Amino acid sequence: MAFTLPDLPYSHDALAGSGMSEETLQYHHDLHHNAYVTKGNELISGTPWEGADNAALATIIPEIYGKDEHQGLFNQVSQHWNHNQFWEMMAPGGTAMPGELEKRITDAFGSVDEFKKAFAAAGAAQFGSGWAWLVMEDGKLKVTKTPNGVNPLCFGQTALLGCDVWEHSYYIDYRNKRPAYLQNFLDNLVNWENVASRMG
Ligand code: MN3
Repeated sequence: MAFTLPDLPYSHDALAGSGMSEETLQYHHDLHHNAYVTKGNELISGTPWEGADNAALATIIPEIYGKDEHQGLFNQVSQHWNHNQFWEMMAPGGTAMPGELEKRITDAFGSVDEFKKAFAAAGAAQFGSGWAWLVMEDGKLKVTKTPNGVNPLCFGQTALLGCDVWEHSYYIDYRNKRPAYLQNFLDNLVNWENVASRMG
C-alpha cells in the first residue's frame, strides 16, 4: 500500500466558468498535489508508518505534528490530506448551502456574509503559504488560519472548509490578488453540501 493521488471529483475544466481555470487544476492537482504524494511515499519509507495509505493520513498527521524528526514527512502528508479535502470542498458553480449549515454559521458569525468576511480576512492575513479554515471544535464553529501544511487535525478540530492560499493555488488566475481569489472561492466554488456533511 502507498499514498495515491485521487482523481479530481470533476473534470479539469469543470471549474473554469467559476473562476478556477483548467490550467490551474493541471498544475495544482497533477503536479503540485502529485509531488506531495510522491515525496510522502519516499519519506515514509523506513518509518513506523511505512506502507500507509490515504485512509491512514488522518491518524498519522496529528501523531507527527510538531516533531522535528518528522517535519519533512509532516509537510508532505499534511499537504496530501489538505488537497484531498480541498478538491471535494469545491463543485462547479458551487452548491446551495443546506439550511442546517446556514443556521450554524449564522449562530456562530451573525450571518453568512459575516462568516465570509472572517474567512476571507483569515486567508488574506496568512503571511506566506498556508490555509484558511472553517473548523468545528467542541461543537463550535470558528475561522482559523494555518501556515504551510498545518491543518485542523493537528489541533483535534474538524475541518469543515479549507481554502489553499499558497500562491500555486491562485497565481495563474488571479496573479497577486489573493483577496479576489478568496472571494471567488466563497461565492462561486464551495460545495456547501460537502461542508455540511463534515459536521457529522
Ligand atoms: Mn496547494
